[in-house]
Parts: sequence; structure tokens; C-alpha cells
Amino acid sequence: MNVAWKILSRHVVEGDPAKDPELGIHIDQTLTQDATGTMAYLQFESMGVPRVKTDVSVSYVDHNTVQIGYENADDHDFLQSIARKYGIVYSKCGNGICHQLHLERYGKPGTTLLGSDSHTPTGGGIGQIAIGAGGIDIAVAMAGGPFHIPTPKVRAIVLRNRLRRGVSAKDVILTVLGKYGTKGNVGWIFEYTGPGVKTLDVPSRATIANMGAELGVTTSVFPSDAVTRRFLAAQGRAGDFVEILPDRDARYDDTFEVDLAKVVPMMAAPHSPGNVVTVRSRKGLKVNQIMIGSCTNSSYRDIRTVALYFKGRHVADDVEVGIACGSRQVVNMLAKDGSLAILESAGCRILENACGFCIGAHMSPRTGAVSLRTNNRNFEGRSGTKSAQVYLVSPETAAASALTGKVELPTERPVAAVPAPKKFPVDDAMFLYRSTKGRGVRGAKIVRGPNIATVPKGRPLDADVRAVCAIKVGDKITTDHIMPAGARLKYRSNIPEYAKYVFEPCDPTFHDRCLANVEKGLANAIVAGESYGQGSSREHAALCPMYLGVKAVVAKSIERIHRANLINFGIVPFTFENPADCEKIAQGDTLEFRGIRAAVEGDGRLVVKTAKGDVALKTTLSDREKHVVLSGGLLASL
Ligand code: MIC
Ligand code: SF4
Repeated sequence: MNVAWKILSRHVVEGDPAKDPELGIHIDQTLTQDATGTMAYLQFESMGVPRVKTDVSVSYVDHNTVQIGYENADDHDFLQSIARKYGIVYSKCGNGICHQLHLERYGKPGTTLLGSDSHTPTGGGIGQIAIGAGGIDIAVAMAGGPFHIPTPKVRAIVLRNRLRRGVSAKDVILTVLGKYGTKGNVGWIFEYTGPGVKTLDVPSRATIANMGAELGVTTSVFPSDAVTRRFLAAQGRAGDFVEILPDRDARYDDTFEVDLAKVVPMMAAPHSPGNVVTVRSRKGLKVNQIMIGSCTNSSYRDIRTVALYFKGRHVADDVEVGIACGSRQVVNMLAKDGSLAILESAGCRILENACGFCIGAHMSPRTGAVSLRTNNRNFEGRSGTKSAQVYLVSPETAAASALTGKVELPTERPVAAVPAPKKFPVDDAMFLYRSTKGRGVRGAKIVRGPNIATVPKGRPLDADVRAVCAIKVGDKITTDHIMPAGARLKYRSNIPEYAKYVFEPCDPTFHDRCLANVEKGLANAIVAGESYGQGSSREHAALCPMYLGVKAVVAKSIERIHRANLINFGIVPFTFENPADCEKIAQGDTLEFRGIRAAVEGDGRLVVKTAKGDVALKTTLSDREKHVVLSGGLLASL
């Protein structure tokens, strides 16, 4: 057996891996962050379960931390009161970024973790099967229900040798992304194995597992070995260690070899993490901004490495440099070893330990800027500046380039490797309710400020649906296009308000048109090209369209988490039988989904009448998914 199946086989509670296309797995741990968490907990609350049934559930606050206006603070209060009541650990705002913190303090080899954030697979770095999903799926898992995944195929990424100085984990995952791209990997688990694994410390493994999200895989996983043991012991958690290695004759569905010694500095060019090129190919490109941090690259190892590049030097006059560490632990270590002073003296702006810039909630670059960033996504406009050209790079490339204001090869002036710390300073004071974990405080009051609205519930699917194609979009539409974050992020707990911004970056009148159609008794449909719904796990990209009367998405292909979210909110995820038929539909056309309910109940095939002729569609749903869609969504189906 390989590592993935060693963990999964102990967690399967529904389905037979040998023959069923979908498996239900038991979830040991959950995590939420504030931007998806408020909805997840409102949904959990409506299930009427008295306390969480997981081993541990943690509610992190790291996304909406700017607090301009009352909305973010309202959300924090609500989340804190929910945590207290239901036995959830609450990580206060300022403690750090959920994935970094979870790795440090809670991630446990051999367990399953489900998180309402697409980068939850970061936990694969510590030997967890960690999966990102929509908030309502996390609510179900907290209530003790299983989570459903397509029965996975496992690809071995065999690592050989060791990385050269100046090259790091980010370059490895960018190399893998260069090979496999951001689509076509649905249903796979990427398992990192081979003799090179032991040369990577846990934070480096986590960086690689983190950006598996950009591949679109179910998750990525590393073995739990001596390196993992040392990391856990250094975190004062030796008791959480279990060894999980692949058997000598472990089988995989596919194999890809990476010679670490041959990996070179890589970058993802605008506007996709799959647009991978070598750093050398852009050497000398003038840079305006450098942002270091995010859940991909904000460990002590990463920021200390940056400090080593900056020691005794100053960043170039024409660049602004921002650094956001992953956790208080990281900041404290940097303060102790003098790195923080180095970074300050070098002219960096030291930011809060939070998502901030990564999600366009801070330090948006200037018009047309070239911004090098160590995070994981460079979708157009995500930085908050539509015209910005964002390149994703390693901390080493970011640091080397900051010194000259041009893209530089970090291998030309490499710094010493940062050894894995023998002991991390542990301070859990900002994790509240650890002592009532799993039990909660019965009768505790939930605090609801005016930003906390109610969760809308869907209606059962009608026999026939007459819909207007309310918008037609192209390929690779991300959840950042559908449901923008940045300045709009504060409305996550208020669906009627947030729904005003659906498709804002593509067409700000979408909301009004949808409501006008609903007023006329018509439903709405979204028509799209390839890879619709890439990126985030935010269920709002399905929930808000549901609120606006969207009943179907018709696309050439739909990404995994988003497809699951559509189903969870009663929106039928159709694909074209013949992708060329997409041309037959224009925005504003009326689409007759006659017999849609029967189609969902049956084999999922439906012929839709359009002005330019018939268009054949299909949707492949499991029995469980059919039940959810027919009921009008997961909440309505319970
Ligand atoms: C992201 O990186 O896009 C986010 C913000 O972390 C999202 C979650 C969200 O939209 O709240 C994600 O990756 O799932
Ligand atoms: Fe936060 Fe960015 Fe990571 Fe999303 S990708 S969790 S916004 S740091």
C-alpha cells in the first residue's frame, strides 16, 4: 500500500474502493477560517447538533482582519461565541494563518482533516489526508457525517537527490505544476515519495502540498517519517507522531520522477499558477512590488532565508516590499534571532500575520505594476489591481529580486540553508477554549451583530425550468471572478449584500439582471467554458448565485470543489455533450430545461432548447448527489 491508501483505508465508512466511484470517509479534524467559517457555522447551527463530534475542530481568524467598519469584528465575535458553545478551538485574530498554525499545533499524521479553505491540503506535509471543501461540508463533518470524495487514483511523485542552494520547495511544486497544469488532475492524489523526501523539512513539504490545490487534485500527501517526528517533537508534540511509510512494493496508478538536483528557480507568470516559466527567462524584468508570506511560504524557514538575503543590505529604491509571517511563533523566532531587525532595516513593511495581500485585502500594487509574490495564486485582479502583472516565486527569488528591483536568479548569490529548529517556542495563549475542546459550554449565548444574516435555503428542483442565460463567460473563470474577495470580503456573512457583487469583475450588472428575471418568473443559468470555478473553496460562489435564482451552470468543464458546492446549493452542474455547442448560446437567450428533474433523477442527460437549436447536456451525479440537487441543496436535504 502507498501512504494515501494506508490512511484512507482506515477512514472509509461508505463505498468500496475496489468498485465504487465515490467513497464516504470519516473526518477526524476540521478547520475553518473566518471568511468561509461564518456560513459554515450558521449551517452547523441550523443542524441542531449540541457539540462537535470530531477529535478536534479549530476556527481560525486570518482572512478578514482589516476591520474597516464593524463587519469583520462582528464576524469575529460571532465565531468566538460559536466556538465556546460547541467545543471548537478558537484561534484569535493575530495568531496567524490557518494552514501554518494547524501544521504547527494540530496537524497529526495518519488522520483526516477537512477544511473550508482550498489550501487545507497543506496538512499533507505532515502526513495527513487533508482536503478542502465548502463550508457546509465542514458543518456536516463537525456533526459526525462523512465527507465524499471520488475514489482516488494515486500518482507517485518520486523525488531523487537534493535541491541546490537557492532553490526551494516552491520551485519543486512549480515544476510539477509546469508538467501537469491546473486542469485534468481532478480525482487524483499526488503522493511524494522516493529518497529525496528525507531532504525536505516539514515546512517545505507543506509548501509543496499547499499548492497541490492549484493542480486541482483531491489532495497531496507526504510520508510521516523521521523528519516528521523531529518536527513534532520540536513543537512539543512527540506524542502525535505515528510513522506512515509506503510499503516497499507500494503500487501507484502513475509515477513521475523529479530530480531535485536539476530543479531550477521557477515562476508562474500572469495570470495563472499553471503558466510556469523559468526565472532565468524573465531575468532583468523590472519589478515594482515584492510580497512575501501567505500560507504557501510563511514559515520560519522561509522568512529567515529572506532575512539572510537582506542582511546588511537595503531593498531597491523603486520596490516596495511587504512581509507577512505565518504565525506568532514565526514572528517570535525571527525577533529572537535578529531577523526581524534585519528585515526592518532592509526597508521591508512588516505586515500582520494574516492572509492580507494574498487575497487583495492589503497592499494592492499600483496600476500596471509587476509584483513578485510568494503566494499560490496570481489570477487576474486577485491582488486588488486588475492591471497588475503578478508572478509567483520562491522566497529566495523574491528576496534576491528585492535587492536590485529586477528579477534575479537566487542561485547566483545563494545563502546558507536554514536548519530545522530543534525546539520551537510554543505559546498557545491565542487558541481559546482548548480546555472545553469537544465539549463546549452548554447554553452559551451566540453573539450576532448586524453583519450576521441568516442562511438562505434552496427550494426543490422543479420538473421543468425556463431560464435566461444571465451571463456567458469564457475559459478558466475562477471563484475570484464569480465572487470577488478583497474589498467585498466583509460581506461573507450577509448573503443578500454579498450577492450584489456576483461576477462584479466580469459584469457588475449581473445581480440586477438576475433579480429582474426572477421577478418575471424565470430562472437564471450561467454558461461557461473550460475549468469553470477554479481556485477557492468559497461556497459563496454557489450560494450567492442560488440566492439570485440560478438553477443551472452549463460549462465545458467544472472544477472539483466548485462542482461540489453547486450541488450543495441545488444548482445543476451540466457539461456540454459537444463542447462546440457552447457557441449556440448567447447571453440573454432563453433556455428551456424541459424535464430537468427527470434528467437529474435518471441518467443525467438533457436536451435544452435554444434559439439556435437543441443543445445536449449531461450531468454525472451519484445517488447521494441526486438527492441533494433534487431537494434544492444539502441543507434542504437533511
Ligand atoms: C483563497 O485563497 O482564495 C481563499 C480566500 O483562502 C479561499 C477561501 C475563501 O474564499 O474564503 C480558498 O482558497 O478556499
Ligand atoms: Fe489565506 Fe492566501 Fe492561503 Fe487563501 S491562499 S488561505 S487567502 S494565505
